[in-house]
Amino acid sequence: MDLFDIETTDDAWSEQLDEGSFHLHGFVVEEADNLLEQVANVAEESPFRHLVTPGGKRMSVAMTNCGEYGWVSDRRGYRYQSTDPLSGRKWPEMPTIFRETALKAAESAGYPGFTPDVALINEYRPGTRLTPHQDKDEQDRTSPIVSISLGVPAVFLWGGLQRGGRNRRIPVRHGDVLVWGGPDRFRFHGIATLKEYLHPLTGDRRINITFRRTGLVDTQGVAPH
Ligand code: MD6
Ligand code: FE
Repeated sequence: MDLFDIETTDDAWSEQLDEGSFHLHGFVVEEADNLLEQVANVAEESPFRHLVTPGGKRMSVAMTNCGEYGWVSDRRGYRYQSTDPLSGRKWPEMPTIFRETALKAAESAGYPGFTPDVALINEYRPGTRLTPHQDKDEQDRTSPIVSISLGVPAVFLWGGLQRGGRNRRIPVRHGDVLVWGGPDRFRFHGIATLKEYLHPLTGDRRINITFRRTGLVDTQGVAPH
């Protein structure tokens, strides 16, 4: 596979996965440099870190956040909170390019007016994976999820609404966006173990930006579940 062949805007096309979910191929290729620069800015203020699951396992994916809330995990549970636990300060502001890109992607998948209040940023390195799960820490159940893939390609595991079903293996490349909402909002999803690969913009890393609307109003966040 030649990286430089697939990263052209001529290859931007939309593929419907299920009733409420779309794979927007190459949708953010042109914005990728800018997005990655903003990721680096966020990480300077709130660095990538390996969170611990409520069960006590260190997650292999490194994470940070920007926006009004951030998604965190520790022994007490999964939750959103308005401050970075590392610093005690507010998460960095969500860059305008993030908001604009999320809005545009959601709209082109049939979800107009998407105003995310959190961008979770995931950093994957070779050997890193994310086991299938549902995103259900949000109070807003109507907004979609918008997930941008940058850098090293990966295999997105696309499951059903029940745990343990078969997963479809969806290759996601630099510049691709997945949008899922409506009847697909609570589908199980994950990322297969990342392979060794070198991308001209990110080296051996895959960067994922996941946009959500938490629907929270309490700036202290919600109780862990
Ligand atoms: C991805 N990440 O990296 C998808 N969900 O493409 C997620 O689905 C995710 O990283 C919930 C919490 C953290 C995550
Ligand atoms: Fe998720």
